[in-house]
Amino acid sequence: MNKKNIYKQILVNREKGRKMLAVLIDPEKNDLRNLASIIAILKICPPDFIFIGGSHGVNSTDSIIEIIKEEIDTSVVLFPGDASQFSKHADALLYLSLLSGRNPEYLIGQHIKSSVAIKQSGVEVIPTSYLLIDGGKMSTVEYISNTKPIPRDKKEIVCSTAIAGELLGMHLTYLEAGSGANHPVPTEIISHVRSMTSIPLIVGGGICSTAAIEAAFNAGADLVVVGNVFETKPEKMTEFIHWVTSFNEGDTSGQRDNFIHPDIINL
Ligand code: 1GP
Repeated sequence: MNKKNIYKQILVNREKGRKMLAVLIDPEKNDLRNLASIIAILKICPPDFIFIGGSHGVNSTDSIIEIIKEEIDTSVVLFPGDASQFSKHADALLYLSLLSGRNPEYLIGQHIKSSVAIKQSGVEVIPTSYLLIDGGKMSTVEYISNTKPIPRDKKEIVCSTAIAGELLGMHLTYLEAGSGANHPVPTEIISHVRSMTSIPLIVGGGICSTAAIEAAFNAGADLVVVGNVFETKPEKMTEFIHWVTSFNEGDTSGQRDNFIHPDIINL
């Protein structure tokens, strides 16, 4: 397998202050016809990553990943709802631990079910703290995992949980409001977690506009995940991907952490 070293890409982009966008494809919600039109768009306008997965993992991810990889070069990262969604065809796997919950099945159970296959596959594994935050309605993650989200006004709990994940050796923190959430993760939570942890930060759930992406980036998200809105408005993919490119091109001192403009250094 030709390793792409996805985690290194994330770290390098972060170091450069370059923000990232992942398009989430849920195999459950996308039949082959949908997939063909998504691929046609992503061929012209590739995002940083394609995430594949969903909380209600009934369909196999194998065939969908194989089709995508035949058509486009963009790295495919598994974002699995459970062990059955693992695929050796992916470039990397977010090995998610649902640290906001207290269901052992999603803290370690599903990991044990899939560990041998993952190890044998050689797929890059990225241990990820997965924190569900109340997005204003019951999410599929909440229902399927039988865990409670962290209330939106409890940024200290979110932060303590994210720190615990980092101390346990996780490589990423993923703040999730749930797919199709009424409200994305509050920016106060994102900025608080960002200030108290040092691993890269992913934010997703209910992000439907470039203004919401910008708010998440400015609060400290390194990578934003968008899925649901593309299911009804696929044309938004091009808009969002172009917008992120422009955001990065126009990114100077205001949007980079610890960035000092060369003109200032030369003074
Ligand atoms: C859900 O974070 C992702 O797991 C993306 O959420 O589908 O609401 O964009 P949306």
